[in-house]
Amino acid sequence: MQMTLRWYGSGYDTVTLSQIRQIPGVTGVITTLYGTKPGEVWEREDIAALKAEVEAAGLTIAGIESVNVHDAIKAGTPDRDIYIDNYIETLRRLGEADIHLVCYNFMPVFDWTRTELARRRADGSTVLAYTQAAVDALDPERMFSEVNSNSNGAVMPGWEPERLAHVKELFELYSTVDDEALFSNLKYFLERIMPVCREYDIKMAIHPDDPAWPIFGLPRIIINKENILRMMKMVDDVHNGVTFCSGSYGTNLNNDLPDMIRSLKGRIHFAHVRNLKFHSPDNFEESAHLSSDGTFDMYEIMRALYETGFDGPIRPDHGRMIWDEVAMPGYGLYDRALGAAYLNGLWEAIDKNAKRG
Ligand code: CS2
Ligand code: MN
Repeated sequence: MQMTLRWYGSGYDTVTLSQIRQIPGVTGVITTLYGTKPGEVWEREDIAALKAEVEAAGLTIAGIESVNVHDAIKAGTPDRDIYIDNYIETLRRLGEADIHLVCYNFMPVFDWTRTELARRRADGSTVLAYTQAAVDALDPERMFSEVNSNSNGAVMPGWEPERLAHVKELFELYSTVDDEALFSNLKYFLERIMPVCREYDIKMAIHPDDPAWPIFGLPRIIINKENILRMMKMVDDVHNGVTFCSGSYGTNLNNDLPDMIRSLKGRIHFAHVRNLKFHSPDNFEESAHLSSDGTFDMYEIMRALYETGFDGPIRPDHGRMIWDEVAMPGYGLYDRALGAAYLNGLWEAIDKNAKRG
């Protein structure tokens, strides 16, 4: 296991590489070329510069989150092959740069969805939160503007303002895409990219849909054990793997997280570990990572990863905003650093106990 932090790159992130370097036990970053758009081929020089910058700070690139998938691929439009070819070329260039992990998602139109970016908790911290009632009352265009006006000046991944202009077109694009079509478009994409993944040993790690159910009438398939196992079998190659995000699968309380981890043994290449606090099944907030602050048993989640031999990067996921920090919601330094230290502590204890027998 390698403990990492997500870093958006100089000019995008309020957190610096030298700050990350000082978090005990964090040796790598999960990063991306944040300025690129889905469908573009990444420039070799940009990849090399990113790598050099991270390494000069004494860290490694543990993986890319994300190389985003163009909507033409997800919707399965006739021009999808152009974008798949570009995706393959980007993967090749990442492989040539010795990068072997790529996180992506297959959610139509929206990435993760929260209805509040700064819900205040009793201790004065603010957190991302979700209520189904708020989603039901909102139209998707308003959702875009609200996310952007509450993001502390940051561009939120997946909520780039330029996408707002195309919301209606995007919805149209998916009007005939149901769960089965989305599964088959995903299979088509994976089958086409597997050869380059095998050639360069690139582990693809799909991020779950968040929340883990359909919203705004759009299909969502990476939501539970049954569907993710179906996806693993449908392209049965170790390079077709999973980002296990506890906070995303965990949005559905029917998902038994440690059991899902065990059933995905060998196919989890990356883990996002965070906690949620539920007030009711459709009203939750992103608590501190500590088990006692939320609803999940973080020890059991880490133990399941440990016992299945997980050896990829872990990152704390969204943190609370604390100590007056101003940063991209969910992506401040302080609470994610606390999260990393806590997760490292759990891992050390589990490891020592296991070795003691
Ligand atoms: C991330 C996702 O911030 C987050 O919630 O976990 O945005 C994730 O990076 C993407 O879905 C992966 O493509
Ligand atoms: Mn996540």
